[in-house]
Amino acid sequence: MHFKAFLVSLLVSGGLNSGLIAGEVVVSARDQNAVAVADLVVWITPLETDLPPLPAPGSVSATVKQQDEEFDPYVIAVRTGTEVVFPNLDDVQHHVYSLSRPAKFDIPLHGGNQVESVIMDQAGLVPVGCNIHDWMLSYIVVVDSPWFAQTSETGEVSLPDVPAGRYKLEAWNPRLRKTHEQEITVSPASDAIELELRLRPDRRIRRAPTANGKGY
Ligand SMILES: [Cu+2]
Repeated sequence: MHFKAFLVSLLVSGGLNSGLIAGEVVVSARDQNAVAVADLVVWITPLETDLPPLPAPGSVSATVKQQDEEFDPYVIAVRTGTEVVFPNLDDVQHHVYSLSRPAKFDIPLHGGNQVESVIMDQAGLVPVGCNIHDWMLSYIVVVDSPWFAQTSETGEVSLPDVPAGRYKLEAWNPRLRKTHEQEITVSPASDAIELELRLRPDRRIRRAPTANGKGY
């Protein structure tokens, strides 16, 4: 009950005048070979109304950890204004950086006792790498909407409590040539949206072989 009351007041204060009738956006994504698409970030932006206000800077956080010389997660979606924390859980040091336009940053060599973070204050794609380990790669998708999620291994995702109305739906994955876009109408009776996406091969660089067992 408390949650519902809170939600309604949020919608009202967000100025979404059509917003009291909520629907659910359900997306199911497959590639050209009918294989479920995991790690697909899906977000929607209202075409007729304003977005709800952004969270206060630094009040929302997300984590991209470095563990076993990989970033985890590989793909993560966050809303504009989110503080992303980069903890190093390895014994070795990492040098985390991004050259992207929305968030250019550099976190020089750091070990586990230092917790560094970056506030993602611009929407866009933020590829993150490590200067020491070329294969380490993570994508932070910063979206200017509170309605976002990413698909699991089943290729499905759902965005609950979306005010009725027209929206632009966008979807991104590292294997897409460009962001998929389409217009949708949300109502309490909306059907699930089936996406068929043409994916390129997975270009992830495989880890360098370890020295273990190689005789040096
Ligand atoms: Cu590294």
